[in-house]
Order: sequence, then structure tokens, then C-alpha cells
Amino acid sequence: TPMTPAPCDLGNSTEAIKSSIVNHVRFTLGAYVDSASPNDWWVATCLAVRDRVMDSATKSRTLHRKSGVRRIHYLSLEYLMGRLLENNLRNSGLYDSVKQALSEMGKDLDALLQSEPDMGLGNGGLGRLAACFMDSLSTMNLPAIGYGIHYEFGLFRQEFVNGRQVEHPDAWMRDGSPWKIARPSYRQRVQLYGRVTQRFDENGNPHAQWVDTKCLLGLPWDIPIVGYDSHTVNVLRLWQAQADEDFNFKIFNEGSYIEALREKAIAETVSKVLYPNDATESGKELRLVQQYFFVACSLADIVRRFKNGYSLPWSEFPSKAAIQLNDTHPAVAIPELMRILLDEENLDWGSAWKICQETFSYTNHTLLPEALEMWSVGLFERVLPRHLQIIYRINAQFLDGPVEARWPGDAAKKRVLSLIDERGGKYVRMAHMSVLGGHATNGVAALHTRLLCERLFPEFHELFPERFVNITNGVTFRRWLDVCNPQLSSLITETIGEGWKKDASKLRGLDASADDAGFRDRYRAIKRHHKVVLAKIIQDSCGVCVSPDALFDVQIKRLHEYKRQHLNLLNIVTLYRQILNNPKADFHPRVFIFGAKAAPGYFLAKNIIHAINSLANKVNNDPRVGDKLKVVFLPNYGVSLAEKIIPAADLSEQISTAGKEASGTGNMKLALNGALTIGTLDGANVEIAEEVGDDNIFIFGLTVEQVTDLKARGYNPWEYYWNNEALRDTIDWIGSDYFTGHAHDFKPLRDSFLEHGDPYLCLADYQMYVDAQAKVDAAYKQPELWTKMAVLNTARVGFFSSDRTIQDYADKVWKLPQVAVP
Ligand code: 26M
Repeated sequence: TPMTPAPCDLGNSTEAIKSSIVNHVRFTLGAYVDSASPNDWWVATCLAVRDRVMDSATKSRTLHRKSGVRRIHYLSLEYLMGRLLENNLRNSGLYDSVKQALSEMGKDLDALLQSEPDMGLGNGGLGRLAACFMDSLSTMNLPAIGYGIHYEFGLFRQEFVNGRQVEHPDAWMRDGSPWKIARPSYRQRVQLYGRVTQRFDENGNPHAQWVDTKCLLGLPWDIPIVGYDSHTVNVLRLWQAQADEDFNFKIFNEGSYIEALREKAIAETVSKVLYPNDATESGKELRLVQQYFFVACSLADIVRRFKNGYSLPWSEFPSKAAIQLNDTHPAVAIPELMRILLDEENLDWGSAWKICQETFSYTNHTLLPEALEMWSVGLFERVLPRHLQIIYRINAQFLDGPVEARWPGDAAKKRVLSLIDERGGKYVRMAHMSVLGGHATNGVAALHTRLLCERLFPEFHELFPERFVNITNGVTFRRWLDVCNPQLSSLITETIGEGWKKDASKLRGLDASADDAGFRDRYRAIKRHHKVVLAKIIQDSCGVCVSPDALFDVQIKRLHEYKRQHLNLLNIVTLYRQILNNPKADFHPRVFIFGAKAAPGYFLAKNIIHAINSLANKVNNDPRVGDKLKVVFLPNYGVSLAEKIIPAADLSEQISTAGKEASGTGNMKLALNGALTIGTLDGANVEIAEEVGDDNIFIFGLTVEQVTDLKARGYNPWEYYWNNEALRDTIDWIGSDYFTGHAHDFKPLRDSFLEHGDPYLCLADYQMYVDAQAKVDAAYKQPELWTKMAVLNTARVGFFSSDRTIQDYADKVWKLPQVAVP
């Protein structure tokens, strides 16, 4: 019998870690310790950590398989992971020993941590939420696999040239990544295009057969996800597209060597790049191919595990696998599972459909009509002919069954409920299909879920009220407090013990400290420390000198009209005028800090960036303004920059038009770190206000109902323009040549306010916003009051931990038990 040695424990002592790191420098990287580069040390450190984590990953996987519990499979086109080393060190408890080991070898851990490139495989909120969920799933001991695409290029790197956004490719992967492991034995083959014929099974029953297809291979890369103080290590499995060798060989043999390589290059474009939109549907074929590619690979992987792991009838599939659709982007999973069950496993329609509905659930992340995914039937039919047939049959059964029963003969109801939109061309409605093909649909904040039921899906809600649930978003307090603000994390632990790290509701224990002057001093000192660090970053990247004693007013999020960075701009221009008109006014110095990427094809968003940068250039260099006002737009906003800005923020701008922001999650991170919110009653702001109390937040603006009424009455921005002199002067100034020397530069922005109807009601909310900002100024002048409010924010936002969110999903949607890994 073969002799395999017992698995060895690598050990977590400083000495053991030192030798692991040195071994990786020598044997993995082939370098000498004396001459290894900083990157070599970083890679070797990651690998030393990975070695220790991989064993837990294998243990978790084995335990999950043996215990036979249901697993959650999270399907998402985006994962905005950011950097991994520091998070993995803090979560695994290896931080201190690794820091010590490196320092004994003359290396600085902090410098290594900062050299890691961001893993930016997402656009914004939706992608970052998926990353927070992966962290919480491992922490909460829930058996989970995240599935996504191994993009070669993540979200573009942003630069400003003369104040305008310029995009560059993000080559995060150029040198590989020590965190990912290829799993060639789990490679999958997927079909695309082709046509549908019939075949007969052994009983003579007809089945559809998908033939003459093109094939792609999917190579999985696994990234371990370490939970905090838990032994569960789940994996994130990302698929890379490759050419099908068999397919190529045929062409090789026909002598078209160069042609064959061209095919290979085309195949590989499928996982090449993340689409940089975060709210507008583009309808591009490659995007549909990306969606199907990763969905087909993931489902084949899930089905393989079910068939190999158990010998159970198909009806038991949902008891082993739950699948969550992160928005409609992976919704083609519904017809794909139907196709597998019908065409490959020979199930009848009714059984297959029941399995589908028990398996899937869907999270909606937006109500914006332009973001709702619709694929033209022609395109869909060309790429996925069999899936279109299945969708038509799902639709027919739905309209002739439950819809006809509920509203007999009502053609209008059928038009709005149909999976096919026929109001001008034929389109597949992916959101409709997602509601229909699963057992639960959730919104991401209380208000959002209400609007989902009342406005987006009123008829579906009438038919299936029990299917709709609210699960308010959350963020991981490990990254958004422990990692980015270790000083505050320590102060909290010193004050109330460390129970809050596993149960964030315990943060309420800090409530009493808000009245403790000594505690407030320490809290304020920590905030000031982070402001000094951020001031240095601002100096280095914007060349602007800002005072850490100024109020740091922060708006960081994707650039979109509904988020209203241009409302913020209107206020800043108004303040600028006030300062020039009244230099002696008692106004506390303020630094307006922006971070935002605009979708490359979003013209007005880019115009807003240019306007803010041009305003910054004027304000920052105007001697009449001095230190009273500074405006900075930090380039290339992303997870790592957020980790620097958030702990340093005094004020958090959450000023979307009521009813437009599904939840927001930056609002939670900022409140947790003691920034006060100035915000509208939108998304999770509503619940943040309920938690922190009305005295500890600055709420302004029209409510959802008021927005609806105003629009119904006929909103006319000109009325606000003519009735408000300050507003008129502000807009006229933006439309002048003052900021760049060219009056036409910001004509698109000016026209959006006046000529194009101001679709997001900036002018209607303007005065209320300016007034709320004046209250902020007054409060900031009372440091003890301000700090008290900030402390109460930290103390009262425990509800917004993604651990709570994930527990809600586990209880209400997935019905998953926790499985402790010993
Ligand atoms: C669409 C077409 C082509 C390419 C990309 C897209 C696309 C990508 C991302 C569309 C939407 C995308 O994300 C939407 C999103 O990020 N929504 C945000 O989700 C957060 C988490 O739930 C919420 O907090 C935000 O309010 C919501 O805007």
C-alpha cells in the first residue's frame, strides 16, 4: 500500500511563518532573500497565509459534502473584492504573527499591504455587496460558493486630463495573483449559437436537441474566503473562457493554422473585460454571452456535485442546492436549469419547473427603468435558441394558467405580465422571468421593497404576495471598521469588549460613551488622525493642501444623475458666491471630497466630472476664498481608496432623488465610522435615520410621495429658477465662461437643469439642501455636540452588518443551517 505521510500542521508561530515566507521566496519564486524585490516579499507572504488557509478550505469542503447540508450558490457577474491580504490576516488571526515575522526580517507589513493591487471585478454597490456577503457567509459558518467571471481586466483605471475623465485598462492580473488557484480538473464545456432539432429517448419520447453549436471551455479559478474567527473557508470560483481545443484541431488539420488561433482569441474575449456600466443596459451580444458562459459553467458544476455526491432523485436537488441570482444578470440560469433537466436528464416539464422554483431566488437592486435588463428576441434566439423556446413555454404556461385564472380574458394584464415585452420590437424581460422562476424576490431596503411591490411588480405582487421579502443590505464590519479603522475598532473593544465583532447589535453598548467627555476626546483624536492621513493623499494625488481642521464633506459613489453629484455642485457654487459676497461670514472651513467613476459612454456624467474639477481649480486657487473652501476630486475611486476616505469623513452625502437609490451601502460604512449623514429619505437612509435617531442625522428634501405628486402635477424647473435668486445666479454662473473660459463647456449640465426638465429634481430640492447644509455648519461649530452625534452613529448602526443581512437570507430565503467547522 502506498505510504502517504500524515498531513503536517504548518504552525502559526512567528518562527514557522518566517520559514514559510523564506521558503516561498526561495522555492516558489526562485529568489535570494537578500535580493528579493518588494513584490517577491508580498507574494511570498500571501502564499504563506494561503498555505494555512487552504487546509481549512479543504476541510470545510469535505465537511459540507459529508454532512449533506444545503449549500448556497451565489451567482454574480461582479465581485468588488479590493485587497485580500490584510482582510485574510485579520480574519484568520494571523495578523500579529505575520507582522512580527516580517519585522524580524526587516520588512514592513504595512508597506507590503499597500502594494497589493485591488481586485476590482465590479462596478459599484452590487459588486461590493457580493464581496461583503462572501465574507459574512464564511464568518457565519454557512456552506457557500460564489460563482463569477475571471475578468482579465476589471473596472477601468480613471485619470483626469484637464479635468476630464480618461479610462485606462486595469491589468490587475498582469503578474498573476497569489490568491487564486486553477482547478483544471473541474473545467467545463458550454455550447452557444447553433439550432434545435429533436431526438427520441429510450422510451420513444421526443426531446429537444441543441446542435451545430460553438463551444467554449470554462477554466475555474478558486479564491479562498476566510471568515472572521471561524474555521469555515468557502471559495469564490471564477470562470475563465478558453477555446475548445477539439474545435481548433479540426481547423488545424484543415491547414488553417492562423485561422485557428483567431478562433482562440475570439473565444478568450468572453472573459476579457468587465462591462463598465452600473445602471444602463447596453444590449450587447458579448454581454449576453458572458452571462450565459458563467451561468452554464456554474450550473454544470452544481449539477456535477449533486450527481457525484448523492444518489438522490432529482426532486431532492433543491434540498442540496439553493441558488441566489444577484440581480437579473445571471437570470439565464432559470432556462438553463430547465434545459438540463428536460433535455439532458429527461424530466417532465412539471417536475423540472417545480425544481427550478424551489432552487432559485432573486435580488433586485434597482428600480430605474433604463437598468432593467431586456434582451431582444432576435439576439436571444441566435445565441441561445433552445433557451428562447423554453422561455416561450414558461410564458405560455404562466399566461394561460395562473394569469388567466386570476384575470380571465384580460389582455391588458397579460401584456404587463408577459415575459415578452411587445410594445415596440420583442424583448425578453429578465426581471419578470426572475420573479417567476424562483420562490423569493427581495428588495435591498425597506422602502425599495415597498416600491418593488407597489410600482415595479404590482401584478406579480398581487398574484404571489408571499414571494416578496425585504432584506435590508449590510456591510462587513471587518473590512469597514477593523481593517480600515483599527484605532476605532480597538477603542470600541476596550470600551465594551469584543462581543460586537460577532454580534454587531452589541455596539449599542457604546451609547453611554457618547456622554463621556474623555471617550469623545479619544474618538475625535482618531478621526483627526485619519484626516491627517487623507490630507496627505489629497496633497499627493490632487496637489491641493487641505487642513485637517476643516469639515471633510464626502460624496463617494458611482457618478450618476440620480445620485445627484450635480446637486452637491450647486451648493458648492452657492457657497463660493456667498464667500465672495460676504467674506466675513462665519463659515467653518470645509473640504468637499469627491470620488466617482462615470460609465465611459455616459456623456452628462462626464460633463459633471469636468464641471466639478473645473470648479475645484477655481475655488482652490482663489485667494479671496483662502482656506474656507476646498474642492477635490480624487482620481480612480475604488475599494482601497474608500478605505482611506471613509475613516476620515465628517459628513456623508446621500442625496439621491427619493425613490431612486435602492439602498446604498456607502451610507452605512460612513455612519459606522462616525460621519454624519446629510441625506434624503431614500433607500436605506430611511432605516439609518430610524436607527440613529432624527437628532443625529440631517434629513432634507422631497419624499417619494412628494416626488410622485410633483411629477404628476407637471414639474417645471424654471419656476424654481425664477423664484430663487441664489439658485438663478448659481446656474447662470455655471453656464458662463467663468470656470474654463468657454461658456459652452458646461452647457450640457446647465441644459439638463433647465432645457431637459431636470429629471432628478435638483432644483426642487435645492433650497432644502442649502438649508440643511447651513445646519451642518452650525452643528460642526460645536465640536462636543458633533462628536456626540458621531459616536451615536457608530453605536447605533449595528443593524447594517452584513452578518445580520446574511442571517436574514439564511432564515427567510435559503433555509440554511449553520455548519461549524471544528
Ligand atoms: C448592466 C448592463 C451592462 C453592464 C452592466 C450592467 C450593470 C452592472 C451593475 C447594471 C447594474 C449594476 O449594478 C447596479 C447596482 O450596483 N445597484 C446598487 O446595488 C446596491 C447593492 O444592493 C445598492 O445599495 C444601490 O442602491 C444600487 O444602486
